[in-house]
Amino acid sequence: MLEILILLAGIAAVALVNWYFFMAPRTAVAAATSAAGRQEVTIRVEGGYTPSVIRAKRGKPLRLIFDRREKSPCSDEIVISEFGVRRFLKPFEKTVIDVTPAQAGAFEFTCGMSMLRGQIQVEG
Ligand SMILES: [Cu+2]
Repeated sequence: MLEILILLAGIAAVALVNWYFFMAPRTAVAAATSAAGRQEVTIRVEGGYTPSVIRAKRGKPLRLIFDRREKSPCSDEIVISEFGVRRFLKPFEKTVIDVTPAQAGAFEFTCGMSMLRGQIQVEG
């Protein structure tokens, strides 16, 4: 009986992890545009990226402010390959990364080990 309970608990844990990584609702947040025409969004870094999906417009400067609120080694680094970005994020500090999306598409950003994931959706 106990073995069955442990097995069920295991299955439930695996299902939860899968749900979290693949099916948890991801709300896209549009970067706000300043008077100067710069798009800007603050992303909280704590066990993941919030928001994890960012919408931006092509051809306009985009400022990503990573607000890291933890010191877990997992989120030490931010990688945005589309823009050639690999940066260290200091714990409990904000790190500003400026890019200009040159083309439309969906571009991932991840932690240094590709465990935490987010996406920049660039509209043409
Ligand atoms: Cu990681």
